[in-house]
Amino acid sequence: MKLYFTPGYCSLAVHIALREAGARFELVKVDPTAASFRDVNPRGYVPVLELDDGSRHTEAAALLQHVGDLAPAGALIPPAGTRERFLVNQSLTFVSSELHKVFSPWLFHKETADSTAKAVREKLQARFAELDAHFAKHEWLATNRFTVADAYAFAILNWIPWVGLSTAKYPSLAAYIDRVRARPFVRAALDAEGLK
Ligand SMILES: N[C@@H](CCC(=O)N[C@@H](CS)C(=O)NCC(=O)O)C(=O)O
Repeated sequence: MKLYFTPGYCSLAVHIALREAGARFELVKVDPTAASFRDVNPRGYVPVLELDDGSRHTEAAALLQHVGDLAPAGALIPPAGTRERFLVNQSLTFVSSELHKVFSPWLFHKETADSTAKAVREKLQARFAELDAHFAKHEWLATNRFTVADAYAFAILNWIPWVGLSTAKYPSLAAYIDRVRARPFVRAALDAEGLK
């Protein structure tokens, strides 16, 4: 498999999952805005996962489920049809639509109007408060063990300082982010992407 990634982008989630799954993969660093990348993904974004048959696939939440299913049974994602799988799918969708697509594009685009950026920050603070309450009681996002939903949540929450936000008011959320960052495969992924 080949993962087209950009350091620190949401592709980091799939990168972490590939390492956690013990999968064999190659990393291809790309600039998603480059004209040449349109040949890989005409939509112009990462992550793109190229399977060994040459087919290319997008959408982080779907890629994470696929990679999770490649891992030893239940190690990264519970079996299909179980309640736990439903909980992981629910969390993947929450991260995608309520976190990922709130940060990005708004807070990464300088042309975003101040009023929009303010509304986005307020919405994110509400999500952080909810997550902080969750992590005061639970170690992981979806189930009682690390899953691909945590890889996704970490990759997105890692942006908090990038957009001038802080976890100071959310100690349990901060501890969760540190807990994920401390995992050896997460550290290896961050190192490989040239991130601290
Ligand atoms: N719908 C896609 C969106 C992926 C996405 O937003 N990728 C961002 C990085 S996190 C990107 O590559 N943006 C291109 C750019 O900013 O130029 C998914 O869920 O995977």
